[in-house]
Amino acid sequence: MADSNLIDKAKLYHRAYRSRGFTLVELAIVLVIISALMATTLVGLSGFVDSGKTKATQTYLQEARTALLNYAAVNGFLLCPDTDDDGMEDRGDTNGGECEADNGGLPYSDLGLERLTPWDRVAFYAIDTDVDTTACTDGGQKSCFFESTNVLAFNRTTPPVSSDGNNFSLQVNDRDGNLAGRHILAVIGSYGKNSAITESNCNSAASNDEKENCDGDAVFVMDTPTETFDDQLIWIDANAVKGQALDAGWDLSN
Ligand SMILES: [Ca+2]
Ligand SMILES: [Ca+2]
Ligand SMILES: [Ca+2]
Repeated sequence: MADSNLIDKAKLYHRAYRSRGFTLVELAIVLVIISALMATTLVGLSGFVDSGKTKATQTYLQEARTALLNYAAVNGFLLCPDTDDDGMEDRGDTNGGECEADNGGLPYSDLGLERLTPWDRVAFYAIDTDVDTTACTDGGQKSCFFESTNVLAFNRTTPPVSSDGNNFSLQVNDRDGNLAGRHILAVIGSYGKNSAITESNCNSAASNDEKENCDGDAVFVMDTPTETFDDQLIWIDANAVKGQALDAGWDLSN
C-alpha cells in the first residue's frame, strides 16, 4: 500500500514537473540555438546579396565600356571624366578642349546609362594622366583620343602603339604585381561595398591594393574579390578605340 502511494506521488510530481513547461536553462539553450541559426542565415544571405551586386556591377561596367566605345565611334573622340556629378563630361574652356581632370565620375548622362552602380555610387572614371595637361597638336599625343573636334584627331600611329613597350599609358596589374593590361586610355571602376569611405578618404580603403585604385596615379589593380579587396574595373586600350573608329568608317591614315 505504502509503495503504491509512493508511486502515485512520483507520477503526480512527474506530471506537475512536465506540465510547467521549459525551465529557464532550457529556454536559454533554445534561444542560443535560434540566434546561432539566424546569424548563420543572415551571414549567408548577405554574402548572397554581395555576390549578386558584384555580378550586377560587372554587367554595369561592361555596358559602360561598350557605351564609351560606341560614343567614340559615333563622335570620333573619347569622353572626359565628369568632375561635378551632373553626368556630363567636363572640358577646360581655355586649353583647346582638353579634359578638365584625369579623374572623376563616369559621364553616365552623356552615355545614356543609369547614374548609380549596384553599390549606389557613381562609377569612377580615370583617363591617361597626360591627357589633361598635354594639348593635341599633330596626332602624336595621347590627348588626341579625347580631342572633341569635328575631325578625328587621332590616327593609326597615335601613341601608345605596340612598339611603345615601356609607354604603358594607364596600367592595370593583378595583386601579385603581374601586368594585366597596358596602353590603357581609360579605366572605369567601382570601389565596391566600401565605396563611400574610399571616396571620402583613399587612405581608408581596405588594403594597399585598393588604395592603388583611388590614389590618382596611372597604376590600377584588378583581381578576384577578397575580404580586403572588392574593387572591380574594366578598361579601354588604344587598340580598342582605333579598331572601333576603323569599323565606323573613320579615316585613320594620317
Ligand atoms: Ca560634368
Ligand atoms: Ca573596395
Ligand atoms: Ca594608382
